[in-house]
Amino acid sequence: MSRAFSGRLAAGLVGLLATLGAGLAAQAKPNILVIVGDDMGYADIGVHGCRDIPTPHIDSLARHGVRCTNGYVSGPYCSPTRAGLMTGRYQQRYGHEFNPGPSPAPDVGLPLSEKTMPQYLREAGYVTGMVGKWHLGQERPFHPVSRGFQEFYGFLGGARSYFPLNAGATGNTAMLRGFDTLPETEPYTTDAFAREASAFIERHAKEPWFLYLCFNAVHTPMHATDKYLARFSQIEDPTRRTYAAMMSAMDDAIGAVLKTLDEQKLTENTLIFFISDNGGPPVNASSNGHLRGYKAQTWEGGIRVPFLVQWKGTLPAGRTYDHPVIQLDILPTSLAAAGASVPAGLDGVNLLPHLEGKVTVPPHETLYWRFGPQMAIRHGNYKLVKGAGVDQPQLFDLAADPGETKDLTADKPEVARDLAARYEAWNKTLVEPRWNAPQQKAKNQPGAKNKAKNQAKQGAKAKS
Ligand SMILES: [Ca+2]
Repeated sequence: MSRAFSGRLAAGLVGLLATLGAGLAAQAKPNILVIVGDDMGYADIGVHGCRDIPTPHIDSLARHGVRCTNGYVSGPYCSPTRAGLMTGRYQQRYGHEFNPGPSPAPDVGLPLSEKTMPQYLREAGYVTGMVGKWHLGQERPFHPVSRGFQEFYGFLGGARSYFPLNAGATGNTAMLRGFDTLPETEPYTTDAFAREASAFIERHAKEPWFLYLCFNAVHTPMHATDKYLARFSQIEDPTRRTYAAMMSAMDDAIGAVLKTLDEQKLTENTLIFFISDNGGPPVNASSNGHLRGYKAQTWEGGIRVPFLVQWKGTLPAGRTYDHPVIQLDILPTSLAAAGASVPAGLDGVNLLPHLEGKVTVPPHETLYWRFGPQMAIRHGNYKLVKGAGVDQPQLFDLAADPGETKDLTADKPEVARDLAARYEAWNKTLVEPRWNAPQQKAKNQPGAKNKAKNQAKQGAKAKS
């Protein structure tokens, strides 16, 4: 072999190895898809026992991935949960304890001191996009594009009509592409979000991407098109019927996105999370099944949510995971999957070794909630909680009593004292809320007795 030839051979091999290495490096960065439902009832998916609303596509995430049976969110309603998700930190650490309200002051939004999930993932080489409801500030510095998303299609507020608005719509309800108002003509916004999410995936199929797909379904207003309503003529309660149609539309939309992943041959290289941002409220006729309480409460019905994680070929399929996890974990888990370092100072942890079964210790010894005068702490299976409607914290053993029916404070005063002390230690690390809770409409409050009665009638039984 001549020296020149062997030199060319060596150079060729080096080039080939470099190409292979680049291919492996690209493959080593899975796409990240975070899907969030809004105000869903805990019991309103098939894998949690729902019988009157088929959710085959959401269920498929559980069938092909891991269903976390003790999945939590750090906020009992919309904006605080999203702040925690975007930062991996308890939102009360930086004053984002409450919703910013329908017309927030100009300086209200996810504090600019906080680094966001898309900012981290851009540094890790990802293209970042968001579709749907933002609810983390309205002014330009708080806008999704200012906070790390290279592409944005959606609206800035907490709720809006599901039908097209006048072309002149502005503010929190206008549909935007980037910073620009978009004259959206799709008859139903949930369908539009499916279209935009699929288009984002197709546009970026050849590079690692992060897509935050945030449905406003099934938050009020109760809007559905005939196409979806026609599926539920057997449901008598008109609110539940509309809710079912809205759920079904969201499930279809998720199915369309999963189909796009398949078509692009990206399913096995995409880590997918699905959660609801909080528990169901009475107003939309959702069902939290056996869980006590509702949205905007620190009872389980406000903070325990569907929590599904699919990464085909990497995570086990069809498994359940029972240790408590929380939406704060989504950011560090995604960074770890991306091969990026997980920064110190996060409250969330990388769930991958836990979900893969490589470690058996729980990812969290303790989880905490503060929501104005309401509080909760879960330590192991014990939960000390002052939810809406009580004056003093109560103690429950969630393993034996997930419905929080039997207060153990008198039986186990030492456990109650221990949890109270742990909570106080955490509480001392928090700051005051940066803005007050906006006044809630009376109809959104617990005690809406008719709706509660309707819920009982649904007969949807949840598995824990
Ligand atoms: Ca919500």
